[in-house]
Amino acid sequence: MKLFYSATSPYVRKVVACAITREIDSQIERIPSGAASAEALAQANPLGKVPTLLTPDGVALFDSPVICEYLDTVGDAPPLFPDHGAHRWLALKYQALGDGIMDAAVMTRGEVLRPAEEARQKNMDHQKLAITRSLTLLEAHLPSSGTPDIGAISVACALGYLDFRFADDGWRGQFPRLLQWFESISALPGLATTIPPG
Ligand SMILES: N[C@@H](CCC(=O)N[C@@H](CS)C(=O)NCC(=O)O)C(=O)O
Repeated sequence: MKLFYSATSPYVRKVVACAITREIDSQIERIPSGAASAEALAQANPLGKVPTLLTPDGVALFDSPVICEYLDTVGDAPPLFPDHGAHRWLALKYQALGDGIMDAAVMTRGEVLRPAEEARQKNMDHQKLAITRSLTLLEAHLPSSGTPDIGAISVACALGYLDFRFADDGWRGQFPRLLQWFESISALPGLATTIPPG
C-alpha cells in the first residue's frame, strides 16, 4: 500500500495510528505530499487531499474514515471498527466528532495564516466555538477508555492537533476529565509514536 502523507496532518496521523495499532504499518509506503507528488496525488484523488491510500490493487481510497475502515480488513489484529450494536455507533460517532474538531481546527489554522479582516475573525470565532462545544460534550461523555476503537483514536488525534497548533487556547486547563482520558490513551504506541513535529 502507498499513502500520500504529511507529518502535520491530523487526518494522516489518524490513518497511521490505526495502521500501527493493527501492526500493519510496515506494509505502507509513505509518499510525502509536496510539489514532487502533487500530480500523482491529484490523479489518485481529485480533491488533492491527504491522506489518500493506494491499495495493492491500485485502487485509490480517501478520505480518512474510508481508509481507516479499509485498513481494518488488512491483517488479523482486532478491528478498530466494532462490527455491530451500540459499540459500533458510538465509535463511529466519536470518529465523526474527532474529525469535526480536526476540520474546525485545520480551517482555523488556515485563517490564522491569512490577512486580518472582519470575515476572517468571524469565521475563526465560529470554528473555535464548534471546537469548544465539542470539547464540552467530550468532557461530559468521554470516549471509550478500554480497548481503543476508531472513535477514541480520532478524538485523541484531534486533541493532539489542538496541542500542536492551538496550545495557547488552553483546552488542557478547561477540560480536566478529557485531559486525564487523553493522557492515558496517549501511551498507545500508535499515538505515542506519531506526535506531530514540534
Ligand atoms: N475529510 C478529509 C480531510 C482531509 C484534509 O483536509 N487534508 C488536508 C491536510 S490536513 C489537505 O490535504 N489539504 C490540502 C487541500 O485542501 O488542498 C479526511 O478525513 O481525510
